[in-house]
Amino acid sequence: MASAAAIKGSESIADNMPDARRQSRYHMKRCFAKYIEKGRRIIKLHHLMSEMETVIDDKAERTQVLEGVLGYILCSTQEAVVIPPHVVFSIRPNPGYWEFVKVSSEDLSIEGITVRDFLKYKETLYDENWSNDENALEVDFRAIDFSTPHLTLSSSIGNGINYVTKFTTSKLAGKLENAQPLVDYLLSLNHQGEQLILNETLNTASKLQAALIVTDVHLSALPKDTPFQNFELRFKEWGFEKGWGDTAERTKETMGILAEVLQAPDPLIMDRFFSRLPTIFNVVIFSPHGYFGQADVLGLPDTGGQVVYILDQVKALEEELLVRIKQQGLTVKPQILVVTRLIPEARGTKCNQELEPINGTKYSNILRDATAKILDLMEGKPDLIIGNYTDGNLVASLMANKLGITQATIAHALEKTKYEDSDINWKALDPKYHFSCQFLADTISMNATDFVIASTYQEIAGSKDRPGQYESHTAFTFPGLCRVVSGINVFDPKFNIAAPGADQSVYFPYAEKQKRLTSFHPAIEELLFSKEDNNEHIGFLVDRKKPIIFSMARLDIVKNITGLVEWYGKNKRLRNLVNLVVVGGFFDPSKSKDREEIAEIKKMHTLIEKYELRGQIRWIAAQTDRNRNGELYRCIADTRGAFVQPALYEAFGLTVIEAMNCGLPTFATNQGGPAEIIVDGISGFHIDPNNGDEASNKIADFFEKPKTDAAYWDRFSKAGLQRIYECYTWKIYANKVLNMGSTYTFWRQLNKEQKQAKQRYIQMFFNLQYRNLVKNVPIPSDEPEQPVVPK
Ligand code: UDP
Ligand code: LCN
Repeated sequence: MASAAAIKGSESIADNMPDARRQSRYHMKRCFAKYIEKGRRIIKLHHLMSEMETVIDDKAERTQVLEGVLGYILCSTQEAVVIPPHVVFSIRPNPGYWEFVKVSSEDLSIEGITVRDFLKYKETLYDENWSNDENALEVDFRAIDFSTPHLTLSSSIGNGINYVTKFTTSKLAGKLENAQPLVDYLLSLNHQGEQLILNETLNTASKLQAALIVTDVHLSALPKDTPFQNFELRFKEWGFEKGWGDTAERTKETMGILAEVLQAPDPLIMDRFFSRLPTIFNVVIFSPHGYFGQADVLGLPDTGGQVVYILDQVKALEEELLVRIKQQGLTVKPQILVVTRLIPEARGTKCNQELEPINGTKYSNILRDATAKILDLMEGKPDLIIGNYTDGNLVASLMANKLGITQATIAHALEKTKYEDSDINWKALDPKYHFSCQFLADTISMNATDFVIASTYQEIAGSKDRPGQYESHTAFTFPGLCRVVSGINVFDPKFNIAAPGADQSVYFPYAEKQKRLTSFHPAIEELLFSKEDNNEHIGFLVDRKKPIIFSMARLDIVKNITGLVEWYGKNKRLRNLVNLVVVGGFFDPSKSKDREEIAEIKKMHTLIEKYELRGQIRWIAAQTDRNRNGELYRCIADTRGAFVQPALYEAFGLTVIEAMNCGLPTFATNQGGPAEIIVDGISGFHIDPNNGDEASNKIADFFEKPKTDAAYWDRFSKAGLQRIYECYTWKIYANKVLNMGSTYTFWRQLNKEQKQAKQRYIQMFFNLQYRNLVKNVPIPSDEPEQPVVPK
């Protein structure tokens, strides 16, 4: 966490407060009197603003105040704690930067305070005794972060690997002996005991440098395509093992890159070198969340995009590993194991099968069991362990620590930001949600992991106004249990953005006619246009010449499918221009056991009646066949329609990139990941889910444009595809993640002592605190029936 000190000296808010007093003393006084009027409480930003508006009712005066420092302070405030006569502010001037100030409502005196004091003020509202207890448990991960270099610019957050490469480069630069840690690292590379890259003959940087000059001369004299095996024995004698390349040309190139690193390392050349090293062959991915299966699972409790993500990720990683291993001149078979829960009552899915091969891969499997089995199946330790979501990340951390292996975590939807005051109010929420266990598990694994794979910047550090999901673990408190004064630092270079893609063999452009899955067309025709209601669809489309606006999601409140139906119902212009098709949930609320889903199903029926939508809307039940879904997106594109993703908040939004991959122009929420995926007005459009009229008019404008500009629709279809190909493919993802695996494995060796210190701290916290806490969580007999938290 950036303390006040971190931004003082530049333009700290605490420094500016005296100016605020001079600027608008009269208004400040009245505002503060209003804030303390209701006594002790927490006030969120919107209430601070609205209470200020009631105090200063003259618009011109208000504008003047808002343009001054007071306005700036209020705009940067996340929340305030009122303990009369003081108001204590938590201020976030920039992503990742926090500052805390205490203002007296009496004399407007101002004092910068620590995060610890801020949390204590908050706690007094809930548990004053505990808050004042000098021996209350405090968790401070920063205290053992003594050597990790941190970033300082908010704009650099999420680019961790680039900075780690820079930091590494500067450690290795200067005298040749400084490169010894790299030599030691290269000497440690092996595959299941078989030495790779170097042997002990070349155990110093100077020996290695000299040998590289010899090999260069030797390789230059060979035909480029000479297989490595032809010179393998001679190279072994010189100290080089296999793994450099499959041919003389590739070997010469890789060795040349290392020679340049030894001569004068720079980040670009280091990065190239690490991307070529044979470091990763076996990967374990922990994903116990929901129903992890390859068929018939989407839409089951807690089972959505994260299952699609992991399965596609496995395919992409295996594909990339196969290419790399071949180029390295090795014949090793990579193995990826997804470890998940075995669910005996599997509802007709294969979730009760212990080992299941992953479709579309050669060597990857789903394993529904644990450690001994992994070591057995892989015939040794994995090279990288990846966790997914709270439970997967915690298990991955424990196993990575036990086996001494590089770890990555993924958590595309951390729960902490989803509920207001979910930490401070934990006692009330815990019986239902067990947040104390969940947030502490998340914090443990964030600290334990070597690197974090995020899909977007906002996932880590939010936006100007909204803290990121990881950032919300910077400091928080569970009164009566523990106070986390430093949970995670988003400026840690472990944070990386690697956005997923969509499987391009399933989601390809509608215009690729020869690839189209025409066998699905009769079924899709029935799905969209038949007149009768049945179990799969209700509602019908009278005018099938109109383009279709389409949406597909789980029927959760946050997905806001009912919001879209309401916007459409209210907007006559839009209704005249297009039909609406939505896929999600099912129609009979009595069949659902999920409170949210039941409410949404009922709301859908009510809206269809209220706005008399029959004839213009088709509501299709949840779909599980992704190949048919791919063709469905393309059939919507055939109508020259659009995809609309109206979520109140979306962590990433796989449907957005599925639609864009199919060439379907896309409108998506500006709350969360889609705001980064789409460049508004260029590769699609942002819509504000909290402003339905504006959103529906924006969609209507889009469909009016082709009347005057025939190429308009095509432009957005193509620009969406271009955006995908540039930034959102699994190929880009797999490359980035494997490079991270390699780079962070070296980084953890370079920072061994720091890593060990943190592990000891985590281990103590885990054993003394966490394990006891978990004992309070009951094991429900059939938990999946009720999603613990809506995603
Ligand atoms: N999906 C599906 N059938 C449905 C609803 C969704 O196959 O009825 C798929 C959708 O195509 C996407 C995933 O489920 O691949 C949803 O992922 P997204 O990231 O959009 O949302 P999540 O459900 O993970 O919150
Ligand atoms: C979870 C979510 O909530 C979605 O926004 C993501 O797209 C999905 O996981 C895959 O990462």
